[in-house]
Amino acid sequence: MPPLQLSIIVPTFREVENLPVLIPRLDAATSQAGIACEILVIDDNSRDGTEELCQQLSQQHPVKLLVRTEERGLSSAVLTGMQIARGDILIVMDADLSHPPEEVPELYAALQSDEHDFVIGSRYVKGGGTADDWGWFRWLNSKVATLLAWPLTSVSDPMAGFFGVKRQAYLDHVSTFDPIGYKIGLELLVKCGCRKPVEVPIFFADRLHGESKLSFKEQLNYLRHLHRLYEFRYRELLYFTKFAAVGASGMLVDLASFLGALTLFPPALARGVAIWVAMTWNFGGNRMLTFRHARHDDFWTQYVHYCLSCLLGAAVNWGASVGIWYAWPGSQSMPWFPALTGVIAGTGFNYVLCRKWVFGRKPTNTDDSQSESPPRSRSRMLNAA
Ligand SMILES: Nc1nc2c(ncn2[C@@H]2O[C@H](COP(=O)(O)OP(=O)(O)O)[C@@H](O)[C@H]2O)c(=O)[nH]1
Ligand SMILES: [Mg+2]
Repeated sequence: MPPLQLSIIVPTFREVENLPVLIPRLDAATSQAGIACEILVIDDNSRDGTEELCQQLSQQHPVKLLVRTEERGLSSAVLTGMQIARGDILIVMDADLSHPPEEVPELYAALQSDEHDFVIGSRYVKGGGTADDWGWFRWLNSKVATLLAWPLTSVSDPMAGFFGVKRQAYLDHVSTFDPIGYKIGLELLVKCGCRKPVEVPIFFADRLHGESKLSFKEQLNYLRHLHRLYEFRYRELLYFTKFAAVGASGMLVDLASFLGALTLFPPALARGVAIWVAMTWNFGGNRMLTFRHARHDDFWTQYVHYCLSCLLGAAVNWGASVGIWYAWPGSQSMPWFPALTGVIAGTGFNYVLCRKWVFGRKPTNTDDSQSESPPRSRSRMLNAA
């Protein structure tokens, strides 16, 4: 079968009232622009008449329906659609008419250039907009979510559910996708390594019928999803920041333990106890937080390795600061300098040992996860061509 030019993927859950408006308008817009396309409706067993309706609509329009019976979730529905799509270009949109079907050819045209792999139907570029009755809370919510994604992408509307990607870019990165929640566009944008995403202004209308399925839980999922994307993009920086934060908390634990231990033991012993408590604290923090992916490996092996790594780190710290002190006598007038250099060298050494040896397990995409299941389980395809 020859590849189609375009696959439009529409995830649905209880959208039977909107589809009779959406599908004919999509068909009209693409036909008018001379684009050969298929419309893939990926429904999560809505049982609201979507199946009968799509059967009927397929008599006149290039629509196919896939009903998933064992999975739910917007992002995995979109990935399922992408997996079965045949078009060279994949465009994703809501079923509820908040994304104007008439803009689809515009998004398609933007991906005709070699320069761009990704296109967004954007509310926030010049010429775009949202319905007037967006309350301040919804507006603020969208802006804060966008701001949190800023280190990942500089596009102005990374939260958009109306976007397109070249099928090849999707295929090249398919093994990396691991979204939680709603923001599948952001997932693709970050993981496909798309060059120069382009934004086409759109007017985002209120949904025509029915209610939004975006729940508070999905907003929390967005934060988990962001963490994962940060880990994907800035893994080492994220680990080191957590390692340093655990270390900083360990200093407080050290101090508090020392003061407590002084009431029971002589100072030399109290100092030893405090160091041991802080080291154990840091071990726990790094095992459960920084290097979470290794938390199921043997506890005692890790603990012994960690203590050894701290000892070696301390030796490097000591060696560096004392070495500078004597090798460069000028540093003795500013004792903080050799000490700080020692702390940095020791911490860096300790970090590398932790990363490679103590918690040496290789991180994977799904460490943390109950990700939406990848497209696998039972589904039925209706009116397939
Ligand atoms: N297949 C599938 N589609 C979903 C699911 N949740 C939402 N959708 C669809 O995804 C699109 C966006 O959802 P919507 O409720 O409009 O979210 P909003 O635009 O952020 O308010 C709509 O077409 C929904 O029907 C789901 O769990 N599975
Ligand atoms: Mg919507």
